[in-house]
Amino acid sequence: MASPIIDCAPYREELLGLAGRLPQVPRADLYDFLDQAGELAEDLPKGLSAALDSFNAEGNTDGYLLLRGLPVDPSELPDTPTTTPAPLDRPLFVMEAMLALTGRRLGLHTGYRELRSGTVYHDVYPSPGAHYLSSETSETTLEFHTEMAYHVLQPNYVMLACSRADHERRAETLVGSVRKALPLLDERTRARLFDRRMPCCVDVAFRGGEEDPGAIAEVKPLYGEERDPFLGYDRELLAPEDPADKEAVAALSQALDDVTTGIKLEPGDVLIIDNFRTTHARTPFSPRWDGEDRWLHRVYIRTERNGQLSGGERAGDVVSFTPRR
Ligand SMILES: O=C(O)CCC(=O)C(=O)O
Ligand SMILES: [Fe+2]
Repeated sequence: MASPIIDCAPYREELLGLAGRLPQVPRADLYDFLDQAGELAEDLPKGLSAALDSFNAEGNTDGYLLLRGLPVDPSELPDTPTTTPAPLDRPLFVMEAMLALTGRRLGLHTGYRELRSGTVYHDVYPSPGAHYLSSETSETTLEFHTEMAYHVLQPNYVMLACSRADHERRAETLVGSVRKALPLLDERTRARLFDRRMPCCVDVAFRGGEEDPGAIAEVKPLYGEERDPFLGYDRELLAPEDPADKEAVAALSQALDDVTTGIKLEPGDVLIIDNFRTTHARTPFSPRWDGEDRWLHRVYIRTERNGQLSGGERAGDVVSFTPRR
């Protein structure tokens, strides 16, 4: 089986060259920035573009691709942010450039209007007193979630680029792949989960200001092709009511735990998560609040797959929330 880890160290100089040709203040005109990244993505090093294209076409068993050894430059980095969104005049960081180039090879960067003021690039950093469902948590586990599984325009990929790891290098990003978990489920459980809509709550940003609007969406845990299904699984938000559904979801949950892979993101990594075939999580770590805390950059990518695009969209578009039903 092909390794999901691509050593990008041999491509560093070439990638730095491409990054240098991008507009250096991405947020000044993000559409233009991403258009230019799309053109430059045609010229990515062959080994890298082949790996991205094949992952995009077929996926893989692990449900992720890890680009390791990209040209991060610690000397360019200011303190880890403590607020969001980033200022419009913030200069481009190398890891943001890597997300632009590799993301455009895969599809279209997408902002979600209700999330982080509709920005396309998110800084992911620990924050004191973060809500337990938030990527800003640190001392507590961020539980398994398929990103926005309850959103009609759910992203096909979640991309996480690492500029700084946590001090103790303890935080693990966990990925549970449906292609690994499915063989652990018996026929009855699979049949119960397949194409069955189950009540699902939504993340705080999509609650329209209400503290707890309840399960306003419906998500199918397994759907698509029966022998190679897509996955929608959120440990906190999926809220099956029927006892048989609860039992089947519990079996799926166990199977995902059994096949989980942990990835300790390090500076120079880009993790590409196949958001239609996996669920992901993050284990606890201890911030020091010293300006050097863990810092990831996150983007969401939509592709043609599974009707996430209907034609005419651009990289950088911001979409509004419609719950899956
Ligand atoms: O911090 C991580 O490793 C993952 C956080 C997460 O789930 C996300 O940003 O979508
Ligand atoms: Fe996530």
